[in-house]
This record gives sequence, C-alpha cells and structure tokens, in this order.
Amino acid sequence: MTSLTIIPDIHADPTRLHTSLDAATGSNVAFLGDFIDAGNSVDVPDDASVLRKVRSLVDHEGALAVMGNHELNAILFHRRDNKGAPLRQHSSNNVSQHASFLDNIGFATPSAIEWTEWFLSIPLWIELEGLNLVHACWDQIAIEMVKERRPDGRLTADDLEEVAHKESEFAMAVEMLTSGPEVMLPDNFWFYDYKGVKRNKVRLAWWKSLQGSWRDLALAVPDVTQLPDTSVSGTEGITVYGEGKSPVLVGHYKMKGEPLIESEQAACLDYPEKICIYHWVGEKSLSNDNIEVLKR
Ligand SMILES: [Mn+2]
Repeated sequence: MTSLTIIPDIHADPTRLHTSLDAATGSNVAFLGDFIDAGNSVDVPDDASVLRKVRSLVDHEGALAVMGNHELNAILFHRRDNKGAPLRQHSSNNVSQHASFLDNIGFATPSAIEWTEWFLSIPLWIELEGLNLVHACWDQIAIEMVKERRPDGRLTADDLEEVAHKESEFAMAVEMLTSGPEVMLPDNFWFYDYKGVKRNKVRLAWWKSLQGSWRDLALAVPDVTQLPDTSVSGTEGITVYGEGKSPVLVGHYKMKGEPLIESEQAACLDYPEKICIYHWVGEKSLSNDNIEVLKR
C-alpha cells in the first residue's frame, strides 16, 4: 500500500463526506466510523445518502471502515432483548443523539434494520502493515480480548445483549475500542458535555503519559475549568499508547482548535468545526504535514 486517505467522523453530513472524498482522489480511503447522527452544526443532515455512498465505497471500491460508537449504539437501539426491551434505552438523551437517523430512516423500519445489519459487518479495528485504525482507542489488551472470540474484529448478533449490558470483560473491551477509556471524576465534580449532558466521568488522552492533571488529559470537555486542577486518578486500566508502536489514527473526541497530531504515534482527526483528513503514505512517524484541513 502506498497511500491511504483517512476520513474521520462524517455524522450524516454529505458536504463533509464529499469534500473529504474529493481530496482523496487517487488514493484508497479509510473511514474511522461515526457515519450517522448529525450534530447541531450540520445544515442538511442526510444519514441515508452518507450511508449509501460509504457502503458502496466499502463494498465495491476497497474502502476501509471501522465501527464508531454511533453505529454500535444504533445496532442496539433498533433491537430488543428476549423480553422485548430495547437493547439501548430509548431515553431522551439517546433519542436526541440518534435524531437525524430516526427522522431520516425511522425506528426499526426495514431500512433501519438493514443499515444496522450492515454496521455489524464493520470491524471494530483494522491493523494494516504499519498503521492502526480504530474509532476511539487502540488498546491492545481490549483487542486481544475481542480477538479471542471474534478474530476478524466483527461482532455478531450473538454478542449484542452482552455488549448492551456493559458488564463482561468482552463488553468493556468493545466499549474501550469504540468510546475510549473513561474515568470517574473525584467526588462532587462533574461537567456539561457538548450536548449539554451532565457527566461525572471523563475520557482521557490515552496517547499521553497519564501523569498530568484532569484538565491536561481530559477529552471532549467544553470547559476544562469545570474539572479539578489535580493529578488524574483511577487510570489503572488504561494502557498508554507509546513509542515503538505503529501509528494509530482515531476520530471520536470532538477536538477544538487547529488540527495537529497528538504524538508521532497518534492523531485524532475528529474536528467538528473543520473538515480534516490525513494522507498516510507509509510513514512510521505521523506528521502534521500530512494533515489536510479542507474548505467547505
Ligand atoms: Mn464517536
């Protein structure tokens, strides 16, 4: 493989998809998941058209894709357990997160079932010669855990109830790969996320040494001054992604500011306010020169 263009979270934005694909001309593409569920900033959300395009590229053009937490959530949202309860609760937060898909494709319609079945065929991670791709966190222990049962990284319908309950090691490994490591804040601390949801757990930058403060290491926190200005704790289950590993590219974290690599080994490409892609040409150390920010 000589060149690969990596495209992060599309979130039902056809303009974002087509702008990214236009800039990938001549190279194969790899998607980092989260194709569906528009945020507020998407002018004309169209989950179905984004999915049709991505699926045709994956099925017929050799494009690569890993599953995002939004695809996993959708699989669960549209299915029920053997007692008839939805595998993902239809709470107001969960419905609002999934609103553009529900408006566009409906709840448990034949089309919703067909799309979410296709989501099941998307692997949780892709390991290329010299490059790793995952939606939220490359955690080797989590990957080995899932690999034991699903060597190709693809969940099956038999896994879904277990994954939905988020209790077993297998389920927690799937959560780690699709949503990243999450740690409980010290007592009495909480923050509002980008959707205005109050949270007492925070995602941490697993590509850093984990020696810093909550404010240094927290991801996807709009106002870090809501967090304690003390050293992080409770990070025992998190493996730092460091030197000697192939570079890894992820989406997921709704980054702000100028898109930059996080280290020579890791970059997050999900910048909702920009359209950001990465051109990988086989380098063993990631480079800011290979990040491209596109005009809408
Ligand atoms: Mn995500």
